[in-house]
Amino acid sequence: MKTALITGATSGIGKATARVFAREGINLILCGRREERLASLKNELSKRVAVYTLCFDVRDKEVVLEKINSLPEKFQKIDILINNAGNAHGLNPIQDGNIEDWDAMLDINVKGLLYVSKAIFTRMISQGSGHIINIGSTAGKEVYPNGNVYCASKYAVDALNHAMRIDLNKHKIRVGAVNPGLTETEFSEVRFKGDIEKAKSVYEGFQALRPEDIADIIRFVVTRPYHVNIADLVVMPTAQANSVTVNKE
Ligand code: NDP
Ligand code: 8X3
Repeated sequence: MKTALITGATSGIGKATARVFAREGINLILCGRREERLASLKNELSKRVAVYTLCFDVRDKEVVLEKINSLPEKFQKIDILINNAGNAHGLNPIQDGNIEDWDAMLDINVKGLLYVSKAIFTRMISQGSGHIINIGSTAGKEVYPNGNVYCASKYAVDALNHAMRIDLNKHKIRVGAVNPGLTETEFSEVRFKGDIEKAKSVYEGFQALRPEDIADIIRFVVTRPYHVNIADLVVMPTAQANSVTVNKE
């Protein structure tokens, strides 16, 4: 049986992926900051697979390394890493950007992804196998107005996806990215700091992706034979053509 570590498993794409993986019989290490959500998901999915939870903020590098390095024996072999934790904070012209928002996006989406990956590279290298999926974004392929630092953070994820694939290649580790377009999760609630109406309006007038749509694609990616590596996938709602063109009713 395989084991996957999923960051950002308490909501949206990460949570949907945990559910799909449980149906595939993949044991789970679920990560996030909201402990009660981790406990509830563990309770739900433990009926199917073995589940372990790690409650940490990906920005806290000592805690990230310490917790991943001291996993119980049963969860020490990690076959799949889903680097998913992340969010946008704010949507303003760069000249009006909030420095704390910039720090949060770069610290979580880029540095947090690196800290978690660092804790897992050594394991996968000594195993001589592993699969890392980085959740990028259409925002990491094309900058859109006011997206500035969020887009920069996702461009960095794109660069790191390429870099990991090159550097880990000789260790037979698969590395690839799944880059979603507009997906209705808690993403916009976080971006707009709890303004639910504003968040909802992002997905009005068209059928956005559901987190389950992305989870299903991640399931497809991880279930290919080991000689097949899906390196970089962009997935948008049919109503979306690129980062700025969305056909709304
Ligand atoms: P959600 O807000 O629904 O989920 C974000 C997840 O990230 C939560 O589980 C949250 O857990 C976790 N997270 C956020 N900050 C931290 C932190 N500091 N430490 C640990 N975990 C953290 O959003 P999505 O599911 O949409 O986002 C998942 C990924 O998908 C992100 O990387 C996002 O950039 C990307 N994405 C989203 C798109 C969209 O349109 N929704 C499109 C393209 C990419 P907790 O708060 O419990 O810590
Ligand atoms: C999330 C998609 O277009 O809101 O990465 O930036 S978008």
